[in-house]
Amino acid sequence: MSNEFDLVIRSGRIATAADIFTADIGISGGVITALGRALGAGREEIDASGKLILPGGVDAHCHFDQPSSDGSVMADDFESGPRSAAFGGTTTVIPFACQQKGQSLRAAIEDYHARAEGKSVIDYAFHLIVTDPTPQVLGQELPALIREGYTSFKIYTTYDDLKLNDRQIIEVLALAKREGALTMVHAENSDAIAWLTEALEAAGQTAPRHHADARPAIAEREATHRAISLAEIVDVPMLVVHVSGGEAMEQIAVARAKGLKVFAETCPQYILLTAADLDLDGFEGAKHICSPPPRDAAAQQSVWRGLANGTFQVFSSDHAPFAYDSKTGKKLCGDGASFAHVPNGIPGVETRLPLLFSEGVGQGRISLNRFVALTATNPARLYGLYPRKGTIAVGADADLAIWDAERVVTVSNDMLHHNVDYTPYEGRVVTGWPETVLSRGEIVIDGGELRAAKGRGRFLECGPPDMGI
Ligand code: DUC
Ligand code: ZN
Ligand code: ZN
Repeated sequence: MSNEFDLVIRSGRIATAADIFTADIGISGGVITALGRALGAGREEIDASGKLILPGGVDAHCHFDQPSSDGSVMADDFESGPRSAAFGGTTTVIPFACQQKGQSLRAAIEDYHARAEGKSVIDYAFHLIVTDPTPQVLGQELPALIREGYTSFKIYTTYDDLKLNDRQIIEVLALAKREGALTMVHAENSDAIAWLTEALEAAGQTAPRHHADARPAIAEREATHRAISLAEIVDVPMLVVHVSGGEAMEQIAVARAKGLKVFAETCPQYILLTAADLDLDGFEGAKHICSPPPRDAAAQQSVWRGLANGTFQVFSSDHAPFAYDSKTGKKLCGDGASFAHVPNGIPGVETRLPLLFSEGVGQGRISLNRFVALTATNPARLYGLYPRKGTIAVGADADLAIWDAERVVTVSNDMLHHNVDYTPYEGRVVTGWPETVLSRGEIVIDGGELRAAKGRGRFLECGPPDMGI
C-alpha cells in the first residue's frame, strides 16, 4: 500500500492560538493535509508523543544586513539571521528593507532582495522603512509595492537619517489608508532626546547607562500619543513597535478603549532587562543599548500585564545585531565612546520564543494559546501571511516547531547560531526549547542540528493586513 503522506508527525500535543489537542499531522507537498487520530502511513514519520507542537514562530521585527549611515555593520546577514531564528523555533522572519534618504523605494527593495538571494534557510517577507516620502514615493512607488506584496512599512519619529515630521507622517498614514497597508511606528520624541543627549554629554555623562536617561519613557509616551493622534485624524489603523513600558502602553490602552485600531508590539528586552543592565563595568553596558531602552521592574510588570490582557498583539525580537568587541559594532567609535555614538540594538532572534515560553507560559503569566497568538498567529494575520503561516490547520504550510517543554537550558552565547559575540541573556535558565523545526514540511532543525540547505527559504508576498484581531 502506498504511503498516504510525505510525512506524518504522530501523537504530539498541538497548540494553536485557539485550541490544545493531541493528534497526528499529515503533511504532503509541504502543506498540512490532515489532522486526526491514527492517520495513514507517511513516507517519513516522527513520533512526537510527549512533545508539544507549535506553529513555527513568525518574527515580525528583525534586522539583517541593514546598512547604516554611521558605518556600523550588522553582524547577521540573511544566512546567519534566519538560521539563528530557525534554531529558536521561528520559521518565518519579516526583516526590514530600509530606504535611504534620496533613494527610491524600488531601489531599496531590490537591494535587499539581492542581499537575501540564496541565503535564508526559512521563508521571509519584507517590511519597508519609509524615510523619504517624496511625491514619487507616495504617488507611485509605495502604492505599487503594496500591491506587489509589501503591505507594511515602518516609519520613525527619531534618528536624523530616518525620522519623518508630523506632516510627512500624516501623508504616509493617509496613503496606508488609501492602499490598505499597515504603518508601524517607532515612537520617541527626537528633539527631546537631542536636547537631553546634549545636556548629558556637556556634563560628561557619556557612559552607556546614560542612554536610558537620554531616551526616557516620557519621550516615548509623547511620541506614542502623537502618532496615535495623527492616525486618529487620518482614521487609519497603525501599530506601535517595541513598546517599553506603562507610559506608552497607557496611551495605547486609552486609544483601544475608544475603539481606535491601535496595535502594539513588545520584545524580550522589555520583560527581561532593565536600565540597570546598561550600567555594567567598563563599556559592557553598551551591549544592552537599544531604543527605546529597557526601563525598570515596574515597566516589566506593565508589559507582562499588557501581554496577558491584549494591549499587545505581537511579541517580536527586534533582533538588531551588532557585535560588542568590534570596530563596526558597539565599539564603532571606540571602547568608551559616548552612548550617543553606540549603534542601537540587541540580538534575540533565537532566544525570543524560549524566553517567552519559559517566563510567560512556564511561570503562568500567559496561556499557551496566548503565547502562540503573540508569537505566530497575530503577526501572520497583521502582516498578511495568514493562514498560510502562523497556525496549524489543514491547508497551512507545514511550518512547525516540536518542543521539549520540560527541557532545562542555560542560555549561553556558545550555543546560539547568530554571528554576534554576546547574548543579553547569558546564564539565564529557561525551561522548554524547540528541538525539531520544520519549514514547509522539510526538517530544518533536527534535534539541534541544521539539516536544511542555505537558500531554501522563499520570499513571501504579503497579502492585505488582517486588522480584525
Ligand atoms: N529601532 C529598531 O526598531 N531597532 C533597533 C534600533 C531602533 O531604534
Ligand atoms: Zn525602532
Ligand atoms: Zn527594530
